[in-house]
Amino acid sequence: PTVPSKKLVLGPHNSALPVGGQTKPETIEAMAGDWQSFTFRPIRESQVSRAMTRRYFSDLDKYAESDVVIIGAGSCGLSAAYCLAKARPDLKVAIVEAGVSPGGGAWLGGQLFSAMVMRKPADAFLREVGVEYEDDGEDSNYVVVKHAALFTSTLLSKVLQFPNVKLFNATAVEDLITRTRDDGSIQIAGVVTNWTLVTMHHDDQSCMDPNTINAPVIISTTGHDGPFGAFSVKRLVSMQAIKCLGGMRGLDMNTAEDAIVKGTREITPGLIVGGMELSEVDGANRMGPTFGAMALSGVKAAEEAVKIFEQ
Ligand code: AHZ
Repeated sequence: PTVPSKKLVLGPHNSALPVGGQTKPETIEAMAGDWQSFTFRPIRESQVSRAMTRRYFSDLDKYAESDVVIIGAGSCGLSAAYCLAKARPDLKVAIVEAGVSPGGGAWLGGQLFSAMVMRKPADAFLREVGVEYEDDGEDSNYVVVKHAALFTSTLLSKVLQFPNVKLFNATAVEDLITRTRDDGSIQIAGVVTNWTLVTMHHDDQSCMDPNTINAPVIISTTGHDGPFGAFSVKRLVSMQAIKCLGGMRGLDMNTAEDAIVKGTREITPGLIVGGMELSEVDGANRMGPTFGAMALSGVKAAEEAVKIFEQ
């Protein structure tokens, strides 16, 4: 199924307004002050249902064969998606996020505080995406975004605007698709998905089989161990693709951030691991509330993925 493309025009504030038979787009200014005679255009409920479901099922169909699947839309996954979609507009990138709201831990800076700290040189990523920050000058070793939500919402809006990216949120990766290679080693060949609400009820409902997405490259950024975190690397251990996990170590900002960025790599054929999930493989320290390594690990994960396609 294909979704007919609608003509879009840019509104006065750069918002895209569908024209749909209208000769000129309505403006907010023209509505102001005349709310008594205001009415929406009439609609039948099924039009709304079809407008949503037709697109969703078309996306499921299109992305059943993806080029890259990113597991987890936290700060690392979103950064990877941004760089990859920008560098390779020819690749289909599916992001699978277990939560309803993408962003992972990056809606707040640390504890429940608003500001987000990034150590230099990760300020380069903020400039790339267009997020404003405070900088105390050349000698300062970090910059501050006034609210973590500004970082996450800006990055998310950029990622979602790429035509080659689809975000499947409220959808959990429940397993990895694998192939055994001639030498006996395992190649990751896709992901097994389910609605997260279904994933959470396998214990009390019988047999709710999943769906699948095939892709030659998976980037896993599911965060450190927790109710959902470190998903792919734990699965690699249980399928004996890697021996054991190093286990995340105590907090050391200096050691942790460099280690996560440098260590972002393809750890099993077809599976690149980045962000805090990597600390569980490598036994790296945690860095706590500073996000530069998440952004730059995403940059490196995208670079590793591009390398695989160029081989
Ligand atoms: O919902 C999870 C979150 O949005 C999602 N996720 C986890 N398992 C999943 C699965 N299927 C689909 N099986 C899944 N989605 O992955 C996202 C992980 O985001 P995160 O913010 O937890 O991880 P990150 O590595 O991008 O950023 C880590 C941020 C941290 S933790 C930390 C510390 O503890 O010291 N410091 C920083 C900067």
